[in-house]
Amino acid sequence: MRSGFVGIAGRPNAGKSTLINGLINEKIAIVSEKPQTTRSEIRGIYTCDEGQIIFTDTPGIHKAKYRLGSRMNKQATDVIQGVDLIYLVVDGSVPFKTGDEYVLNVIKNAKLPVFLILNKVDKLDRETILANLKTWQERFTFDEFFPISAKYDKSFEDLIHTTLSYMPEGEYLYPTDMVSDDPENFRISEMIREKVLLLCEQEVPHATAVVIDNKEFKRDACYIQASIIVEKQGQKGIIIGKQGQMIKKIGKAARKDIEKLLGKNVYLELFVKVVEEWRSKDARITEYGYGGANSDNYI
Ligand SMILES: Nc1nc2c(ncn2[C@@H]2O[C@H](COP(=O)(O)OP(=O)(O)OP(=O)(O)O)[C@@H](O)[C@H]2O)c(=O)[nH]1
Ligand SMILES: [Mg+2]
Repeated sequence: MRSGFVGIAGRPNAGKSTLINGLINEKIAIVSEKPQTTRSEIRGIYTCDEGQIIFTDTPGIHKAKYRLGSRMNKQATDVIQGVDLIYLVVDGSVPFKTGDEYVLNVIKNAKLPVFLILNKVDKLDRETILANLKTWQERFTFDEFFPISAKYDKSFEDLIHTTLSYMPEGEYLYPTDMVSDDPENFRISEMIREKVLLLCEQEVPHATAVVIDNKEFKRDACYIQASIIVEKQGQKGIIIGKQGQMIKKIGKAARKDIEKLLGKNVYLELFVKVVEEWRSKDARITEYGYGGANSDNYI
């Protein structure tokens, strides 16, 4: 039997979180069309008769503007150091840029086996896929490469099978029915944040954090109170919307996902709070669960 750890890394928006959800076949990580969606490491556990693979989704490595971004980058690079295998996920539909060069260097430094995952091939013709693979292979000797569509592929059998062969010999590391070891409250807060990313534009989703204030199970239902935190009064107004329309929409969409996660009826009450410049404050970033718990030496 084999068991080990895979770090899923790459630029923002490459499709890392979509891939972890596809691999585990459950919504482990939130996904959005906006960059810098994932803010912390997210674990997905894959179990089969042959062994177990613990996948860790990471924040997209980017040029940081705030402390939050530096901590996200730091966390991604930390995860990469401590795994058995790295997946470098790249968006095949956008040309190679300097940002890619930077990520590639981070990965080279880890000195571990690396798979190139060329994603979004549903958007590409055969020639472009081959040309893209060539561009990447000229820059680094990848141990394996997989052109995939994280969003539309129904099975990742080949990828999983090959990945297992790179894992060390070992027993199951987690209970076999466990799909994630992320705390339930954090997963719920992420589902709410995903709806803000989906429904709000520009700076608002990037300035948003979500915390669960209270969660109580009563008979067959779960009662949740959560706060959406923004940085400015104007952003609070946008989240609430005209006559509370926006916050209602966010709550309705999030509730459906949370009900799926908990397998229960959910009553979700949302509040909006302003915490000025929280993205620049280590204590707040840690409190909200983003960017790892350490605060030293962020790049
Ligand atoms: N067409 C297409 N779109 C995809 C595919 N995979 C992901 N996407 C879309 O790409 C966008 C980004 O996906 P995410 O999974 O959130 O990307 P990420 O790499 O986790 O991004 P960060 O968390 O910001 O680093 C979303 O709109 C996805 O639906 C794919 O295979 N094909
Ligand atoms: Mg992500």
